Amino acid sequence: MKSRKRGNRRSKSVSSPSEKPAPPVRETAPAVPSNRAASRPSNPNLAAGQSSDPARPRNPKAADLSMHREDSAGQVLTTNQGTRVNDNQNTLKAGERGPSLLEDFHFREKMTHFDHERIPERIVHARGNAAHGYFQVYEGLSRYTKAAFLQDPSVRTPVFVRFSTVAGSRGSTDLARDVRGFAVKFYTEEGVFDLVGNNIPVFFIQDAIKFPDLVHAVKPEQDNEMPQAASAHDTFWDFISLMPESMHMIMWVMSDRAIPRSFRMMEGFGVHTFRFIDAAGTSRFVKFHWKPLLGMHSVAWDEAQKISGKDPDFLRRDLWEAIEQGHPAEYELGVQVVEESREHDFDFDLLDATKLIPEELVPVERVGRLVLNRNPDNFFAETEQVAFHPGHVVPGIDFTNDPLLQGRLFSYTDTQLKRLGGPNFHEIPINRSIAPVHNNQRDGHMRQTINRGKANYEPNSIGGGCPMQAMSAAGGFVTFPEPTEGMKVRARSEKFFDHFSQARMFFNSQSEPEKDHIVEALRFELGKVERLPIRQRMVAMLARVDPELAGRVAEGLGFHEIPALEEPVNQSIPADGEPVAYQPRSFGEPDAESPALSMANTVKGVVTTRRVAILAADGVDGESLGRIQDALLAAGARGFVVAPRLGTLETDDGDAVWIDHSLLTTASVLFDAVYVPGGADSVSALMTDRDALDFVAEAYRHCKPIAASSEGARLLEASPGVLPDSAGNGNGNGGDAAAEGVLVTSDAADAEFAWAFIAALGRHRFWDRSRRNRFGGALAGADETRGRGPLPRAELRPESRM
Ligand code: HDE
Repeated sequence: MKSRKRGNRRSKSVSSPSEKPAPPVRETAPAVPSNRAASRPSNPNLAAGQSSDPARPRNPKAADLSMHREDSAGQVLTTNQGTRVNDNQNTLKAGERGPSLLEDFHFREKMTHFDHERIPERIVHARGNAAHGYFQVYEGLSRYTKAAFLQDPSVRTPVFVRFSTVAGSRGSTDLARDVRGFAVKFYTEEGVFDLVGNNIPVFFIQDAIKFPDLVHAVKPEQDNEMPQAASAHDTFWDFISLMPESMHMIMWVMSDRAIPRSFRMMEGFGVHTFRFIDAAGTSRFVKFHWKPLLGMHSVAWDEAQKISGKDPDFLRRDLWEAIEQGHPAEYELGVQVVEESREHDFDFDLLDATKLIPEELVPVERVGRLVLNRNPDNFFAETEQVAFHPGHVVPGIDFTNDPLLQGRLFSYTDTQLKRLGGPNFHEIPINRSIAPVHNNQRDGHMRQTINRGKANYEPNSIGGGCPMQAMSAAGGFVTFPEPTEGMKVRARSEKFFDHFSQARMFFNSQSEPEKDHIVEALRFELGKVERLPIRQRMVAMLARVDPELAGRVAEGLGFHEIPALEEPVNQSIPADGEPVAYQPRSFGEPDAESPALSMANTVKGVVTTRRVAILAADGVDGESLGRIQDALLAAGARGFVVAPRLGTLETDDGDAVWIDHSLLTTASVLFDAVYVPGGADSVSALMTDRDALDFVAEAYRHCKPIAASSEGARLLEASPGVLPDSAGNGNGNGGDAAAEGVLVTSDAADAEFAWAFIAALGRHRFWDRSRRNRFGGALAGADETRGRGPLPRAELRPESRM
């Protein structure tokens, strides 16, 4: 048997739609502007900086971390004190059958360390994974900010980025329906800047004081710790149904945004309005965005649940493997900048984190690129110990009074003190600034720094006044002197109470399949709620967003009418508060839409790193299998041979082909598309295998591109609904399967066919199919059966019409 050679699977990384010519890359930090030079010491870490990978330009943070790397290759086993260990197999005993001896310092040290190997997991965002990389600005942003890392296009600022889910524990599944954390640590030459964001641009609550309530409600219930990593339970929806301010965020988390196909295929947002400060001290409002170059793509909810069983590490693995294969994750940094003079020009408050600025109102300027190209060396030391904080800012970036942001500024240090065990967590290598750190803070648990000199106070004369404060011109951080005056109150501005306008705008902006998915998600989540009054309150609340949405959800829950909304709608009211003053009101346009909010309008056509299952058995048509693999490879995607067993397959021309996965060890949900090559024996074998038939049926159900050449089509025909029958049933395009991503050719040598399949792969999913999925191919007009029309509403009490 001959062996088929498989090509090099690396391919070029995707280029940005708004790609700028690459500037020459500076290998060290840029020279400090001349007016600052005198008062800024040079950074010893930078001078020493060497990349661990000689092929890469010098990365000052990689060099900084290298001081702490340990590699046991070729080394002798020692205790933590460096004593060489002779016997790592037996404890020290008084005789072969005698008791163990306390004297065994090696055993005690080893076991004590093991006993203490865990630290408290994050109270939120416990489940996460991370990557190293760099950020590079396209052109200087001095028109907006003096932040040094946003000035020079030749500088690559090292970054460490951690992605996470919010509600689940550290060991929970990646594909829970949840908001994803998108936290970026920039190691700038002016200190650490953390952009601690999410993949959804708004949040559940407006004021930090409600965060513990929100998190208690969404986490597993306190008596039985169920369900894990899921919002589909009574306490969450009880809380939400009394808090209309959450409704905008609820639309997002019930949408496909909450089940991304990849961290590399989701947006990121700073959420709050921040400030940019320029060299003249002028402040402008800014919202931060991350735009993925691969576009925004999600999986189906049924698929997400199955992936959670088949591979709970799906998203973690996806990022890790892409980077290992030389495909960095790439995003563009976008900014929406608003002049201070326009602060009150909007029908929402810029300080309200439950609102976004529609991109159509203030365009997102793409100002730089984030590239994640190196996996961590050690999960605990880096990914677990990294400590983000929205209060880690550099000159040129400042806060607003967003009450959610203000509360976060307290919480993050506090949480690190508990989680990392003391005030010196900034010294942990992954958290350490590459800018020099000098101050009079001393001592504390696990202190690493050996501070020299006598003066640990300021002012001092003994130490020559050092370390001394830096003038603003020398990079000293000066808070923007925002004028502030007012009474001490516990209150919110009036526009905060518009709880439904942007929720409606989000729903209105979705494509029909996206709307279907939101309906399904709400039916699922509320269907898991056991208490009827909570379901009813939620449906009534949804009717304030959109009656059709509420009607469809109601039908799924078996309601014959939309329940009346209990008063007061908003139950987040202080004890002495007048309820009417806290009720939702509307300032936004009722029919507003923002096309940028729909994932249907995202970048398409990029197939880099997409995974295609090639179903095959002995006797497969070797030519067509080889052709599709080569074409996928050339496009940057990967074909995996999936067969009834592992080992090698014998093709019809006697070649041996390596099998990547057996039908037992993988699943349809772990691939983006399926290809069935011809070969009579191969297809006959697959047709007798229930797993192979399910594989195709499931790919169809999840709206994935499916292709077959020659006899391969028989496997598709055997899966109900995938191909139209003689009466044209089976898809909604009058029997045109190709329009819905199911491609078949009878000509095994059809050179164009592979490219048509790759084009379908570039569309990601054929979501229109999902409308028929639940009812099988025969029910083409299934929409009617799913409650599209609004249900009648129970009579509203007059006071609820505000
Ligand atoms: Fe967080 N959040 N958060 N958060 N958050 C934490 O800090 C908190 C909020 C976000 O990968 C904790 O180190 C409060 C919004 C991310 O390590 C904690 C409030 C946004 C991460 C905390 C919020 C975020 C966290 C837990 C409301 C998007 C993970 C562990 C006032 C802009 C970072 C930790 C990582 C983590 C508090 C709301 C993003 C407890 C009090 C809004 C991405 O400090």
